[in-house]
Amino acid sequence: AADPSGKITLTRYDASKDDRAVIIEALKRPSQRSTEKIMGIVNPIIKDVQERGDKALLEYTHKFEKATSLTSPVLKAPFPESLMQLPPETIEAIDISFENIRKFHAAQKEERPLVVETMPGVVCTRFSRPIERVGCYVPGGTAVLPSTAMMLGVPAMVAGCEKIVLASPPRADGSVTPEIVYVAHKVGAESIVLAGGAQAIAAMAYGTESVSKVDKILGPGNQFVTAAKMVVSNDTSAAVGIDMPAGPSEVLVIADETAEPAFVAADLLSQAEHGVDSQVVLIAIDLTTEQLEAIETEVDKQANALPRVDIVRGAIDHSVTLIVKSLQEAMELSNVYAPEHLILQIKDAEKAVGLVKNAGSVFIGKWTPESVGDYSAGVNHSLPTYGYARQYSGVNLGSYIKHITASNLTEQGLKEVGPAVMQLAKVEELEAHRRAVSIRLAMMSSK
Ligand code: HSO
Ligand code: ZN
Repeated sequence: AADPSGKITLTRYDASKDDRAVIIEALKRPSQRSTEKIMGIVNPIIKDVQERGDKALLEYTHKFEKATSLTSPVLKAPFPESLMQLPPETIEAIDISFENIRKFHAAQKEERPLVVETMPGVVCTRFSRPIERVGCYVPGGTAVLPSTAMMLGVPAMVAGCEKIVLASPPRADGSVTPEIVYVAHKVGAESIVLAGGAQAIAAMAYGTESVSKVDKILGPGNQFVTAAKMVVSNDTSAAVGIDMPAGPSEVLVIADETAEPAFVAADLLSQAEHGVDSQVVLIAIDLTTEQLEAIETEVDKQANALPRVDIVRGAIDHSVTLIVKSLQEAMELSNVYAPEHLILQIKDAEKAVGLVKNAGSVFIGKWTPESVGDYSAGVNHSLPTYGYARQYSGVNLGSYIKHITASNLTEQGLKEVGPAVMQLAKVEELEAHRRAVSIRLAMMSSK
């Protein structure tokens, strides 16, 4: 809850004094609007775009983005130079970040297919192929996010996807941010869909007269986008995959007495400024009252100097500090929370990585602010939130490929494994299965 003094501060809990249940409750994400309500809004939009295509898509963009002058919902490549005019320092920043992201994702490529001879003459292989057509959703909202266009587009390019479609809500004048056009150009995107929300997701899932249908949709978004992704991925007529459920951004910082209070505060605030529904958590290991107060003073001071202080205040309202005694305790709670981003500002931070069970991406040590991962280090920033780091990975090269397996048997191989197949087919009473083997074995013995 908001501090009565007006100070921007995280609510404190002490694991040695407060009940475990209270601590776990404090780590709950702020509740989202009911899915039922969201579905009630999203379902008709999806249906409408599916039925009326471009016309519906444009109408929603006119309505929601106020881009009433827009006459076509798609910008096709090649994108005119005039739409990507940028200051040289921005070009350079994008180019550097782009190259780091490319390098890190290229390293995730499998060198060669997996080949295993499970029995003499029974060879199993597994190889990968890119998903042919992918849709990358770049949210609009309170910030322009060319970094997200890179995080989604670069691995698609590295994977070798044939068709990369970017979607992003246009500005009120109907234009796209030039940074996004530049990134779209660099990744070799086929088109940019000038739409946001459920309508953009529907357009890519089903295709319209001018929007290309895709096989998988990736990228973060608000609750409408997330709900729409879930709806289309459940519709067999769309036959479209999605990356993961996405929620508001979050960070968990673990700090001990070696942490620099100003750094801890800056990292907490860098996530808090994303949105009022963002959440930040500080786990303080065995700090003195002065050390803890030093961090809190920094949070308040730095927050008040931010242009987005009002958003920060909203996020901090449901953010917490947990006071613990040991690294073990800190890591245990962090694993329960399963943060999207985990920052370790502790001594021997590298060693502590061994204790991480659940997290989207880890930032190790004093000189690693989370924002380097958001933009330029090379790691991906499209990560599981809302506790989904327990079972999901962030976007990576694997998000853009699928694996295909193959079997290749010699005559000898079929002799080896055939009897097991026939016996299991018999157990399952699938006679045709059994015969597919026996007919061959019979042929061998008659030779
Ligand atoms: N931290 C955000 C990504 C982002 N930050 C984009 C800045 N721009 C979610 O991981
Ligand atoms: Zn960020």
